[in-house]
Amino acid sequence: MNITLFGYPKTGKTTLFNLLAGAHVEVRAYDDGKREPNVRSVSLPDGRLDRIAAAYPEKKRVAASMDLTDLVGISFGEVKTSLFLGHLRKADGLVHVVRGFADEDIPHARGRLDPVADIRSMEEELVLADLVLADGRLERLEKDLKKMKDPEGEKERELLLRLRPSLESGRGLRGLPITPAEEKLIRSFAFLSLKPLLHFINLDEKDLAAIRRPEALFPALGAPRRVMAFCGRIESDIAELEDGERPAFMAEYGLAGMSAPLFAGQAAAFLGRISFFTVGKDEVRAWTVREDASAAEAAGIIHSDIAKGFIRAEVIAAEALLRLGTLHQAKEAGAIRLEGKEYAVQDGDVIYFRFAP
Ligand SMILES: Nc1nc2c(ncn2[C@@H]2O[C@H](COP(=O)(O)OP(=O)(O)O)[C@@H](O)[C@H]2O)c(=O)[nH]1
Ligand SMILES: [Mg+2]
Repeated sequence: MNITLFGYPKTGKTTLFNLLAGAHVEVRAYDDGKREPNVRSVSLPDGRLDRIAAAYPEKKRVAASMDLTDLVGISFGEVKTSLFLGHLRKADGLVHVVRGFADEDIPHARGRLDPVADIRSMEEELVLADLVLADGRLERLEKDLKKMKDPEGEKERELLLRLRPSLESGRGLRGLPITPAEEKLIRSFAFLSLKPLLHFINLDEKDLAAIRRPEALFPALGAPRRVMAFCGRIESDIAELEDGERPAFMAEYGLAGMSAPLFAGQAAAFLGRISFFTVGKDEVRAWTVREDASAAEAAGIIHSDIAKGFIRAEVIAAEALLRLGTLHQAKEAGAIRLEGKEYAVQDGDVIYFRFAP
């Protein structure tokens, strides 16, 4: 599971990366020629895991995690040819870091501060990159289909032709009716305008009061977009402090909380994933899986052997388990259900997979 931070140069991507990953990558006002993305694993806090684990003090507690990638800035108009396009396509979710702070010492890609214009142009660039990709594929398909009949290729062409107007008009593919079978046909393209997208605005200090409702600052945002805000300057200063010193400074700025825990708490939902829990011999552990996943798919997240040898899943909702105590007590109370391979996993399920090794 990967979330990738991207955006125009000098918007605060690496600053946000440091905040979200607890990293200390150096940030600079000018380009230092570094091209390698920064990558860290970030653990995802979940209060349910802590409460389940409390009944098993002898076991280790293991949170779910995701990879966070911080890309080098992409210049205006260059997404479709960017060296980093491959990274964007690999991501499960995209976080567009948007410059919202004024600072004359730090060059602005557009030459002036305009977060809404940056959001719009980046969205257009993502859709354009998809259009270029779809047209390239269509061109090749036309050639191949002239040479040889291929029913799968015909289907793919038909689908791409149906999607194309949404790309050409700049709307993109998100929200279009696409069946699971069609999704399979185009999965390998990893269209950017199908990926979950969040605009994370790096607010100016003077706008700090609007940090939890950035829509209020930018009424022109209009359309239903997913938007969050952080304040790179202030939050990085606070992150440098000792734990004990932070609350006083946060109170002074009127900052109710830091962006990192807020974002980590929402990351799974942003990616369209749900959480389930396992209580193993040595550890109590949280996992995430696609929100429509079957029990067999969830088993495969843990180990392919468990999916292969799947017999039954013993399932109880976390809240029910917490009322009853341990899994052993829940079993004695007859509160554990047996589910088959096709069972649709629910957010918060605690699952024990029976399998034949
Ligand atoms: N004034 C101000 N400067 C910031 C803020 N966030 C980041 N910067 C500065 O902007 C420069 C670029 O930041 P960086 O995180 O490297 O941006 P990136 O190029 O998007 O990765 C650095 O000098 C940062 O210190 C902010 O909220 N306010
Ligand atoms: Mg950077």
